[in-house]
Amino acid sequence: MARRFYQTTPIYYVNDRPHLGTAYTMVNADALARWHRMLGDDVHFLTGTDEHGLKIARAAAERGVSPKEWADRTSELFRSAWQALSISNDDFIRTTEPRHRTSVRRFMQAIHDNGHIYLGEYAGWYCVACEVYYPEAELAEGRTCPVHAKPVEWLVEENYFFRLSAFSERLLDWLGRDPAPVRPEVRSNEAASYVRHGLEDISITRTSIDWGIPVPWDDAHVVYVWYDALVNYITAIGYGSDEERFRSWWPASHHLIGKDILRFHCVWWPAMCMAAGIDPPAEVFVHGFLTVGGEKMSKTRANQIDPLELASDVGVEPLRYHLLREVSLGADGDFSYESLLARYNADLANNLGNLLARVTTLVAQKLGGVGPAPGERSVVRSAFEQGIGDIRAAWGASQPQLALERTWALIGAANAELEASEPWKLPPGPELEDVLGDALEALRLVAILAAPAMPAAAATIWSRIGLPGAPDEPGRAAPDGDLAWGRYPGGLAVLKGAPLFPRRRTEEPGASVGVP
Ligand code: ME8
Repeated sequence: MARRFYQTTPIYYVNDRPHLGTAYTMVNADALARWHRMLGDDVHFLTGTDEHGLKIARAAAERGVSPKEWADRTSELFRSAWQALSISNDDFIRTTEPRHRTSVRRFMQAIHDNGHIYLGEYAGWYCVACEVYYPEAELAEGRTCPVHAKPVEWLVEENYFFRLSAFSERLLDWLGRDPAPVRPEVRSNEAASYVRHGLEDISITRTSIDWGIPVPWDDAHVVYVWYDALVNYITAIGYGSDEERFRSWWPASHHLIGKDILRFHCVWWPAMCMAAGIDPPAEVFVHGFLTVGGEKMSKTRANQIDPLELASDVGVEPLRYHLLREVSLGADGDFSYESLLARYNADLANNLGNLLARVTTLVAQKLGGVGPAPGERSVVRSAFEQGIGDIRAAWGASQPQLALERTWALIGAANAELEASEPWKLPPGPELEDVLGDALEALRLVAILAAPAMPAAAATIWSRIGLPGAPDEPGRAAPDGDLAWGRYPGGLAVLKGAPLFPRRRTEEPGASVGVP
């Protein structure tokens, strides 16, 4: 049976609209999901929106609409933005859906029945933007939120508490498992040190608002938004409604998140799973922040970039490529329009675009448009064979940046070989056929390797060199699939089309799209 791979992203708050930071998470999760489909894995890819809680209730009230109306409107912006960016999610969950309400109530009841929830009183400093209470010691100057730099509010409530403190040992055991469930290692260490520092029980219900899911045994309370939101990962695969489906997908989950929500995913969520009697997730991969001029992109800082505006300027796939290629997943990275254009010209117009244009032009001019098979003694073959192993390993380690860097090194090697053998000077004959056959084979492999980042461009390359089907078919990158040198059959009709990535002038109008 195919291996199951359940890829998730955070579900985004509907007080905000999609921006380049959330698009960054989406494009990375999408590329990983696409790679796993190409490996032949059985993939389920989930995203969605987080719609309950005080922050959303206030955002709606400010606009004079009901929270549900507001959530309907904004959730749709996320759904359509992800479609526009070619995100291949299989499901889109909204926490206001009936399926989620059922699942959260079952999950809460299970934890309650297992004796991990009790009634108590909570008083503390609350940041509405984070939807979280902060201990006095963690507040920034002037009693402000350490993340949002906004004043926190003193709230007193009778709440139900989750006995998080009882899970320290089991959390440390989980964090210490091999293979490590939290990656990169620095984030695993951060989660462990948070646990070692001493865990306090957490307040998981609210009586001060009613925009949430009622607690099953006490409907004067609604479930705290984070406790509700995290459960989305199991709702979507049938928790509480389809036990068999749930068992078939859980815990094969790969949660991709930003470092801002590490504590919730690497401490709270695994403890919640343990308390409810289910396994904690298989993996949480924590990525860094995309910054603009060194500052995190966020609504509060008003430095957000609209990914759709950028995509309509440079193209969806060049934007996807840049987001994946510029920053190593896990590290922070700064976004600039200048580096986007520079990378477009260097990697897409010059390197990849050039290889395709040169080869298709030469086949048209010198070989009557019929692509030859690769030669017996290929110069680039060993570079490809070695490189493909590294590229597989990079995708397997959730490192799209490295995988693409290595893929583009292979494109560079194929171009260098053309420059060395100068096929434009060769007469038609076996020598020319060998050189062009090798270059066509290089393009075939590159189309497969680039497909998780740029599925449409990869499909164009594939069809221009005369291959049937698509480069990203399930199983194409499986160990016994088509990532072996020498599969370009020859005798295919090669098409010289328009430039795949026309060169951009860096001083073109629009050169400052969305960037302050
Ligand atoms: O936290 N750089 O939702 P959210 C990189 N609803 N990634 C960024 C980013 C940036 N500048 N800005 C945002 C929530 N992100 C909760 C999640 S999950 C059960 C509930 C991405 O709308 C990154 O993935 O604030 C981050 O973790 C997420 O958006 C936060 O989205």
